[in-house]
Amino acid sequence: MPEAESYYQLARRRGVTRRDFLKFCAMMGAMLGLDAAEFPKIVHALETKPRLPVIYLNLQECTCCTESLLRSAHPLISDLIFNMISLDYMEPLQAAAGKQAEAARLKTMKDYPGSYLLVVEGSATLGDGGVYCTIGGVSSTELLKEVADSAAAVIAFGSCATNACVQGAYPNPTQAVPVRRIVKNKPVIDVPGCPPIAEVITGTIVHYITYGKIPELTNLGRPKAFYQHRVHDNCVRRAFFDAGQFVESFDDAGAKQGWCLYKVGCKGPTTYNACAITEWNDGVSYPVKSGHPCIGCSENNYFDNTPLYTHLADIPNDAIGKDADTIGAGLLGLTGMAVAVHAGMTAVVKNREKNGKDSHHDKNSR
Ligand code: SF4
Ligand code: SF3
Ligand code: F3S
Repeated sequence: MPEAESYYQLARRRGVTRRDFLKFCAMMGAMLGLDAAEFPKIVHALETKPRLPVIYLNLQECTCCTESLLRSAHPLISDLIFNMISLDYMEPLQAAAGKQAEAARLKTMKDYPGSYLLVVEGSATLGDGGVYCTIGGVSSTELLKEVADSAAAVIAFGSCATNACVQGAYPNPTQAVPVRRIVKNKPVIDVPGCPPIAEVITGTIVHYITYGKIPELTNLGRPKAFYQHRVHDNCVRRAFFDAGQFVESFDDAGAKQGWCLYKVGCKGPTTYNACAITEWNDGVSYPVKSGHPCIGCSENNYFDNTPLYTHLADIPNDAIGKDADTIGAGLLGLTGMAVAVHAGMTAVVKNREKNGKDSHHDKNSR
């Protein structure tokens, strides 16, 4: 691909119509929560700006994040990542191998110092000098430091990179740690999820291309446009939660009616992610809509903190209703407990309405 070719020129060369290109720009603007007046800026940036050099490192991970991008139903989503930006180095997909591959990485670092994006999938490892994940004969943690040093910014893509995910779960034998524990001298954008939605990283990169800076982040370092709401806030089953109608087991009548999955372990009330808004596979569905409780895959330490299919304890707290900026990571568990109380109360109200009576206990519960 010629280096001066713009994203639009490349898209046209690949058979994308102008109409589809404009639809893509509009979709990105809407997902980023931008005002309609910003739409021409996205179009102009993608029409005129040359490729953005990107180095994509795969550290300790299962490659589900790469798969999420590759399987994106929207042709321009994965195309933007894999073809329209210059993916100068990415182990699972690059044709080069061995010394040739490392030479491509070094060339990008030399040709674009301070201006390439580094996307990292996977966790860094500290155990035994980082021997549990090596690339080209060196510890991947050392490689991460080296490549991050000359990057403009770092996108930690997926829960492995943002919270060490499965490898970081107890007893964490490799001492897996998130990217931001290692990279201290560059902006780090956390895009959590196991895996994240493809549109989220694409939107983050489109924002960077358009404005030349990283998007606004939450206090946990995540793009606000995608991580400011809880799955619960926009959930398709929310009306059943509010009505106190809960699935008690996966084969009961409530499950067949599409009732709320909270009592079978749904972590949607404590999980900040765009699943209920953006949905997956070009807006087809997301776990809760398909009948599975949210397991909180975008939250820190979700593997240790949130046992699957287990209802959280009902302990009161007033954190309910706070948004992604006002609630810290440590409060997330407490929010879940508060929601448990809310869920319990709506069930009580429903039960009371059903029985047509008011009890002393119910009044105290309010
Ligand atoms: Fe949806 Fe889960 Fe919230 Fe129920 S608890 S409304 S299933 S996110
Ligand atoms: Fe990791 Fe949870 Fe993406 Fe699957 S295992 S790579 S996040
Ligand atoms: Fe993960 Fe929950 Fe979305 S499990 S994919 S954050 S609905």
